[in-house]
Amino acid sequence: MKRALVLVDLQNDFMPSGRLPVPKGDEVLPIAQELMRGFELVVATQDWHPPDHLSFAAQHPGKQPGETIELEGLAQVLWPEHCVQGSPGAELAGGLDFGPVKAIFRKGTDRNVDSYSAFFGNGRRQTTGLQFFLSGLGATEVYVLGLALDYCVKATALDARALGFETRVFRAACRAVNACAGDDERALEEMSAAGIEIR
Ligand code: VGL
Ligand code: ZN
Repeated sequence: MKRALVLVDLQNDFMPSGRLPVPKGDEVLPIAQELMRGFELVVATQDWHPPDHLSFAAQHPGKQPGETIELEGLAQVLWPEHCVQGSPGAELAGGLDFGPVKAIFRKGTDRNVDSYSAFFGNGRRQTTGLQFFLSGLGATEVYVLGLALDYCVKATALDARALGFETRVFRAACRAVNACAGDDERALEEMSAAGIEIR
């Protein structure tokens, strides 16, 4: 089995009615469903934060979502509370059949560490095990889609490439937060420059 598809953070809180809405995030669901049909190996990630996660602005009195702080020596953007462990917003998005998904990798589970990448916590201080799952099943090519293009999709694709997987991103099946206009284009350029194919 050479090809694996990674569905990144297709969760209710990233849908337009969620707590950290990614504009038009719901549009990727039918595209993801169709693309899943072409893969024998499909895995998903789930952003899965404790209620007091330190990426939440509410944990830092006086700070607003969108501000940046330092967390364990790393720059950390602050977010509204989202994808709290066990909450409906953290569930995989309604309306998509996740039946073909062989495994779900949860990330952002430690209070002090955010995790944009499906492979590692920020700063690469912990692994999710996804690298070993994929390589253990013989995957050498990783295809990525999901939310958000300028955060978790980008981080996941860059790590996949850095780990030696041939890496492709399905552009039409991603949407960006675009906190700053053009973040989507900059993310695509950064991925291309790293040797990731955008298709
Ligand atoms: C994400 C911000 C915070 C993402 C997750 O899925 O891109 N972004 N947590
Ligand atoms: Zn998060």
